Amino acid sequence: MPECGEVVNMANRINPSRPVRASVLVYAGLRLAKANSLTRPELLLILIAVHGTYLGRSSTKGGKMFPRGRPDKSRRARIRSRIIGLGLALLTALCTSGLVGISQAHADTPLPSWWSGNCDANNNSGSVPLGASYNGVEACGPGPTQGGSDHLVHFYTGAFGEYEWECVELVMRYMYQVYGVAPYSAPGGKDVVNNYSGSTSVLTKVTNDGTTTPTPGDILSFAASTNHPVYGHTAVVTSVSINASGNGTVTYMQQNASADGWGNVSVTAKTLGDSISGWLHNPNYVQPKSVTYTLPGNFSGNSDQDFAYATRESGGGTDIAVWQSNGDSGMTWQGTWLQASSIPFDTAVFIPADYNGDGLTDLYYATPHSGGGFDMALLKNTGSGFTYVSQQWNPTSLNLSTTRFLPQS
Ligand SMILES: [Ca+2]
Ligand SMILES: [Ca+2]
Repeated sequence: MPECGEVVNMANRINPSRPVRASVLVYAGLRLAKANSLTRPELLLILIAVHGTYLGRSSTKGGKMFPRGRPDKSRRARIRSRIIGLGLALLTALCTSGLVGISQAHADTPLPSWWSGNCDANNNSGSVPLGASYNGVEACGPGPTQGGSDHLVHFYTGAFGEYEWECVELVMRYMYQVYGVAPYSAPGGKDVVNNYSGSTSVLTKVTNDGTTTPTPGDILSFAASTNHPVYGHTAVVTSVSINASGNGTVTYMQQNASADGWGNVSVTAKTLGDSISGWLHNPNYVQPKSVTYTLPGNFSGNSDQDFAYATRESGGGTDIAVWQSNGDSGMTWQGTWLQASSIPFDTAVFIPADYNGDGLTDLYYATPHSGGGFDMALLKNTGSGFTYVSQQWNPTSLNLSTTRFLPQS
């Protein structure tokens, strides 16, 4: 995790004043309590503040370090190692608890490293955010058809060049930051899907032929048309609203087109309009669950069917509580039987089943692997709670997002 290492090094060079440290620590506490997430700049500030708090115990006025005790080398070394240890411990805790988004881009995707200023305004003067953003990636402008002019950038040394703020630049930046796909040659938006040659386990080419519809995060290519002459167009899908008949709307984020960076296209019989030729689909996309869902089964009491319900913990884990049926007499709440911060609510799948035939419904649950496949484990129903049994199944060729377990609510 090189990003984490850089943060530690910088924190060791800076020692802010006490009021600043206190403010930053209070701010960090509020942010953690409220949002359960920290941006990288926030993490840096917190490390600096913690670092300063430690130094403050031994440092003095006048800016000299360690004057109160004798400034012998071993003491300095001890304090320095304590600072580094504290920083590493804090980083480890934040990273492993999922509070710091390092690889997976969500709302806290960091600004591109090659930018100076928001929308690279210090390098490309007059640049501004258009308003549209998705997963923390912003649409910027003005594009060449909006009064701007092409400004060549390279995302990293040796990268294929992109022009700010053409439509292609946005989707190349999105694919690079979210999926780790290196920029590649696509002279027009119409070429983005066709010219993709990366791994199909990261993005898969789909033709707009009425077979399937895209999911949020997919990359659209529009063929050349009256609406999009010569070069066609390209955009990032941000939301999909399609009914059972395959009719609805796909909303997307774009550059060098609408003033606010948003756009949408009608869908009829699972076919997108506006000369869309196809899209690059993220096969690992998982539909976020609704806030609460129920699990049917006989969880307690007699053989009457009860239900359990799962709720999202503030940190992203899963809680499951149980209601017992009392027949005609109503229901009795049995309490929260599972509090699992390690089971991700948004992606885990629970399958109720009485695995041991004792009449009480147990719970299998599956959690996805980042590179594909999933783990399935078993929770045994004791009549008053769930206890972990063991891993049961670890398929590597099945994708949890495209696998359904029957029966399932
Ligand atoms: Ca029951
Ligand atoms: Ca059972």
